[in-house]
This record gives sequence, C-alpha cells and structure tokens, in this order.
Amino acid sequence: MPDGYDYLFKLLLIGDSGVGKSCLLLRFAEDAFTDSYLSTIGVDFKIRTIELEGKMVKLQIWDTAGQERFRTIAAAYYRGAHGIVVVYDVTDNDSFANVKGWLQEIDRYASEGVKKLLLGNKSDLVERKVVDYNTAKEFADELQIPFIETSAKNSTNVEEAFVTMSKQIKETLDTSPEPSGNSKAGNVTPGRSLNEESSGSCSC
Ligand SMILES: Nc1nc2c(ncn2[C@@H]2O[C@H](COP(=O)(O)OP(=O)(O)OP(=O)(O)O)[C@@H](O)[C@H]2O)c(=O)[nH]1
Ligand SMILES: [Mg+2]
Repeated sequence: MPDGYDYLFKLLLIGDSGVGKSCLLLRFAEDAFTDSYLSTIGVDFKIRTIELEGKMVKLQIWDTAGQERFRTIAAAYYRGAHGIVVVYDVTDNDSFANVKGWLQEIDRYASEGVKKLLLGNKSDLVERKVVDYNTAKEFADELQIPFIETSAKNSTNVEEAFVTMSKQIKETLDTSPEPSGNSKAGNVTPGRSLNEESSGSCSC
C-alpha cells in the first residue's frame, strides 16, 4: 500500500470562470471559504485523503482556470483524470448553458470511461437563483451524469459531491479486471511527484 492509501484518484474541476471551482476545492480540502475572488491562473491542485468503504482513498484534485486564455493548459490535465467535475453557478444562466461546451471538452480530451459529475454551485444565493434544479436535473439525467447543487460558502453538499465522484470511480475499478502489473492507484501527472505535497499550482 503506497504512502498510506489504497487508491489514488485524480479529479479535475472545470467550468466557467467565477462559478466557484476554487472555493469548492478550498472547502473540501481545508474546510475554508473566502468571499474575495482570485481567478485561478493555469492550474492548481490540492490533496485530501478520505475513507471510503473501509479503504483510504487519496484524492488529488486539479482546479483549472475557467478563463478562455488558459484552456489549452487545462486540456492537458483531462487525460489523466479518473473523474471530471463540471461546475456551473446557479445564479448565472450562461454558466449553465456553457456546460454543454465543457462536456464536449471532456469528449475531446479525457480518457474513455472517465466519470463525470455536474455541480450547480452557490445554492446559498436563493434570491438570485436563475437555474432551476429540475431543469439541470433533467439535463443531467438525459446524459446519465449525477447532479448535485452545492454551496462552497455554507458547505452544503460539498463533501457529498466529492464522495459521490469517488464512489463512482471506486465501483468501476473494483468491478473491472485489473490490467496485469498495474495497481489500483492511478499514475501521477508526468513530471511531477505529488506524494510529499498537499497543494500547488502550475501556470506553465
Ligand atoms: N455565495 C457564494 N459565493 C461563492 C460560492 N462559491 C464561490 N463563491 C464566490 O464566487 C467567486 C468566484 O469563486 P472562485 O472559486 O474563485 O471561482 P472559480 O470557478 O475558481 O473561477 P476561475 O478560477 O476564474 O475559473 C468568489 O468571489 C467566491 O467567493 C458559493 O457557494 N456561494
Ligand atoms: Mg479558480
């Protein structure tokens, strides 16, 4: 068992700029929140290990920049991901409309069989909400993607979101035959050894 964990899953957060990807990750990894908006430059990552069905699952979560100018950098991180979380902002119709485009990016760049999850973030902003739960749920159901509304601000469903994603990945790994010579832990991104780090960034 490498470094005290049974599984290593690589997750990726994508979605329009400002929807709350970094805040979701900050909430999940450090149980913190900030109202100030520091747009991500390139790609960041954080690590958290959770216990799932009696196994230690190390989650290496990559947080991409939503801004157009960083798209090519982010695309390089799709392939190694076991799971990709697409985030929109429930107070921003455009960010929901753009989910289709983000899913196309997954089809273009990610590995086959990658798990997907749709998150409607900022659910605490009830008065400003414009994307109806049922609309998003129907959309996600059609594509057979799990859907959850979250709030990084008040912690609603953040833990559940990452656990849902991790369970999906674990189930698939547990039920698929193991390729010879491979452990169930995924590979780390080429050129980086992350075992000793718990967060970092790359705008290269
Ligand atoms: N009310 C509320 N505000 C949130 C929530 N999540 C994020 N925000 C705010 O939304 C703004 C953008 O959040 P970020 O997490 O930086 O957005 P991002 O998706 O990482 O944006 P990029 O890095 O530019 O792609 C910040 O001002 C946050 O405080 C939430 O759940 N509720
Ligand atoms: Mg960000």
